[in-house]
Amino acid sequence: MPRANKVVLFYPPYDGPPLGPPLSLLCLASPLLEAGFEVTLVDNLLYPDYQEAILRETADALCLGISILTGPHIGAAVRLSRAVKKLHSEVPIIFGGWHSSLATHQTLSEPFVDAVVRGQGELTLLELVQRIASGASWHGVHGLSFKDTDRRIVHEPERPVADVNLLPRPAYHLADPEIYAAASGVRQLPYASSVGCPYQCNYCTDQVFYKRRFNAYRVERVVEELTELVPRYNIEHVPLFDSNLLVDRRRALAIARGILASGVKFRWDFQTSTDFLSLMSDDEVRLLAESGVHLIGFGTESASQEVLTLMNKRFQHVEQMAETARKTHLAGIQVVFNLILGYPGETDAQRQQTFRIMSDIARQYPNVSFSPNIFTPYPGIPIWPQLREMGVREPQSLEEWETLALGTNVLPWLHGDDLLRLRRGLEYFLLNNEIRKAMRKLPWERRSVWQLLRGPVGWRIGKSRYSFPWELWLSRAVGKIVTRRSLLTGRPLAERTQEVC
Ligand code: B12
Ligand code: SF4
Repeated sequence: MPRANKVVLFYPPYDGPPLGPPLSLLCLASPLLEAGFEVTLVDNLLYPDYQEAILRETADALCLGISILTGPHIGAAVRLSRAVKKLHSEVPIIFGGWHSSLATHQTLSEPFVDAVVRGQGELTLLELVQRIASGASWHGVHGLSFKDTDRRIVHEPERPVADVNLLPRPAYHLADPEIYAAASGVRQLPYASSVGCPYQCNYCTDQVFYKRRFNAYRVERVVEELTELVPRYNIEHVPLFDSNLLVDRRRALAIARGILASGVKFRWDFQTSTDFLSLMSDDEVRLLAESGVHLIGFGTESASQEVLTLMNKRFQHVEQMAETARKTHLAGIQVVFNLILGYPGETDAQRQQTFRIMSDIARQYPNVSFSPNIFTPYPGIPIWPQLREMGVREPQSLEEWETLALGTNVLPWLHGDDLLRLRRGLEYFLLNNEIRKAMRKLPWERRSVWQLLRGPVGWRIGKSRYSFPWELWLSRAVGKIVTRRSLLTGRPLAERTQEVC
C-alpha cells in the first residue's frame, strides 16, 4: 500500500566525473518537503545498487520521478521504469528534465511513462503530486503532459516560467556531501544563481526551455546562500550551473563583492559568452578572480565569423575571444573554449581557420584549454527542419536517443575522408595545445618528446596537412595523451579524441 506522502526521485548515472548531487532533484524536492511530502532521492552514488533501492523505495511511494538528459541517462531510466512497472504497476512514473521536455510526445508514447513534466518542474510536480495524493484528476495541471484513464495522451497548456526568487532553496540536506566528495575527490556544491539566456543559438535549446528570459536570484540571496552553505558543508568548490552568468554583469560583480566581503573562501566557476566578458574592465575580471573564480567555460564554438553567423551567434566575434583570453589570463583565471566542429554548412577551410586562430590565442594566453565536439543535434534545436532536409535521421523513439552520445552520431555531410581529416586535424590541434602546456610546465630534461614534436605539429596546423600522422603515433606510443576538457570543470574528459568525437 502506498504510504500517503512519499515521492521517489531518481537521477540516472551519466558519463564523466561526478559533479556533486543532482541539482535538478534537489530543487524539485524542496517544494514537496515544504508541502509535507517525504522525498527519497536516489542516484548511483547515494545507492550503488540504485535499481534495488528504487524497487524497494517505490513499493510504498506515491510516484516515481525520473530526470533525463539526452544520451546515456536514457538507458538506465528505461530499464528501471520497466522493472518498476513490472513490480509496482500502480505507481505512476513521471519523467522530467531536458530530454523529456523537448521530446515530450515521444517520451510519453512509451508504455512505462505515465506523465511528463515539461520545463521548469518545481510547481508542476508539486501540483501533480498533490493530485496523486488526493486521488484528484490530472486534467488542468499546467506544464503537464500525461496519459488519461483511457491511456490517451493529453498535453495541458504551458506553465509560465516562475520567478526563481519565489522558489525555495534546493534541499541540499537530502544528499550526503561526504559521498559525493569521496567520489569526485572535491567537496562540491552545485548551484544555479539564474536560469535562461537571452540568445538564440541555433544548436541550443535554452530558448525553448526558458523562453530567452534571464531569470535570476537576487544578489542578496546568492551571497547569503553561498556563504551559509559553503562553511556548513565544508565546501571547496561551487560550480555554477547558470546558462550565461554574465548576462547581467553588474549583478555578477555584486555577487563577487558580496562573497569577498563575507570572508568565506571557496573556488567557483561558471559559463558565459565572450561578448559579455570582453566588455568587463581588467579590474572587474580581477575582482571575479579575487572572489574565488578560477575557471570560466565559454561557448566560443568557431573562429569563423561565417560559421558563427550560421549558428546565429552574430553577437560573438573572434576579437572578443582573444580579449577574453587576455583579460582572464591577466586575472589568473583558467578558461575552457568549447568548439563545435562539423556544423552544417561549415567548410573544411573554415574549420582549419578555427584550429589556426584558436591555436594562436592559446599560444599567447596559456590559461586557454579547449573542449571540441563534433556537432550533435539534440531534440528541439531550432535547425531540425534544415537538418532533416540535409538527410539527418531523427531518432524515432526514446531509446534511440540514448545512443546520441556526443560524436557517435552520423552526419550525412561528414563521413569517409572528410571525417578522418576532421578527426586528425582535431587531434593535432589538441596535441599542439598539450605540447605548449607541457613545454611551459615541465623541467627542461623532461621536455624531449614534446620538443621533438613541437615544430612539425605547429607546421601541420599552420598548413592544414595531416597525412602520415607520425607525431600522433609517437605521442600515443609514449603515452602522451591528448585530452579534451570539460566546460564545467576544466578537467580532462577522455583520453583520446576519437573516443569522444
Ligand atoms: C550541470 C549540467 C550537467 C551535469 C548534471 C550533473 C548534476 N550533478 O546535476 C551532467 C554532467 C550530468 C551533464 C551532462 C550532459 N549534459 Co548537461 N547540463 C548541465 C547544466 C549546465 C545545468 C543543469 C542543471 O542542473 N540546471 C539547474 C537545474 C535546477 O535545472 P534542470 O536540470 O533543468 O532541472 C529543472 C527542469 O529540467 C525540471 N526537471 C529536471 N529533472 C526532472 C525530473 C522530474 C521528475 C521532473 C518532474 C522535473 C524535472 O525541473 C528542474 C527544476 O526546475 C545544463 C545547462 C543549464 N543551464 O541548465 C546543461 C544541459 C542540461 N546539458 C546538456 C547536454 C547536451 C549534456 C550532455 C549531453 C553533454 C555532454 N557533454 O555529453 C551530457 C549528457 C549526460 C548524459 N546523458 O549522460 C544540454 C541539454 C541537452 C538535452 N537535450 O538533454 C544542456 C541544456 C546544455 C545546453 N544548453 O545545451 N550536464
Ligand atoms: S549563448 Fe549559450 S546558452 Fe545562450 S543560447 Fe547560445 S549556446 Fe545557448
